[in-house]
Amino acid sequence: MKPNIARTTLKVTAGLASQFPADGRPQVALSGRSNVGKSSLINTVIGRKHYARVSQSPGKTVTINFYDVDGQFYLVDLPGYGFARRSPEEKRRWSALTDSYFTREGASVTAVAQLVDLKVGLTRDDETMLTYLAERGVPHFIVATKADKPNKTERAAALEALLSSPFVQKSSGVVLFSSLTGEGKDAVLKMILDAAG
Ligand SMILES: Nc1nc2c(ncn2[C@@H]2O[C@H](COP(=O)(O)OP(=O)(O)O)[C@@H](O)[C@H]2O)c(=O)[nH]1
Ligand SMILES: [Mg+2]
Repeated sequence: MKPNIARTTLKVTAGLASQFPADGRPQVALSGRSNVGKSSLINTVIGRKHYARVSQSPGKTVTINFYDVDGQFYLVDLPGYGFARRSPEEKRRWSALTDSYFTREGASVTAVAQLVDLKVGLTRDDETMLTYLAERGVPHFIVATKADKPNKTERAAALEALLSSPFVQKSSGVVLFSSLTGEGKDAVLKMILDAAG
């Protein structure tokens, strides 16, 4: 049965790998730097304004939020990276938690939506993340966020830069998305549902 995305609830906020759901359901994870618009994307896609907390001060906690979608799969909000004011200890926790998410036994990540701020373009951290996913053979696609921000000319150039980056696999697909205007909402939802099987 096709999952009803409106029936999404926060299942667990995990700071430890032992708290990750281990029921074998598919998991579609959202990855990206702090402030890229992950929480806003979740709210837009599930059709609720304030369900996932949109941060005023980004990057405070290193936790993974597991959203149960209609009892059928998980939408996984990975901790954001690239936040300059993070301490070395927090960076270590980020790496350990993220790595255990992808490598632990019984890991059931089926695909990753890699969020990239369209106007900012790929950061070094984004490139590192894309390399990590490619090396582990994790299927992924790119969601270019805040597509409302660049003007028309910037937009074409930014999209071209993404598509021609050696870090972006030709097959992975790039969706332009804006939580503000709703652009790309249906396309992102389709990518997520397809990835969840
Ligand atoms: N202009 C614009 N701003 C956005 C968009 N999505 C998120 N933001 C803003 O970017 C900031 C970070 O958003 P958030 O969803 O909390 O990002 P997260 O840290 O990746 O979860 C907030 O101030 C949002 O209002 C978008 O599509 N367009
Ligand atoms: Mg967030």
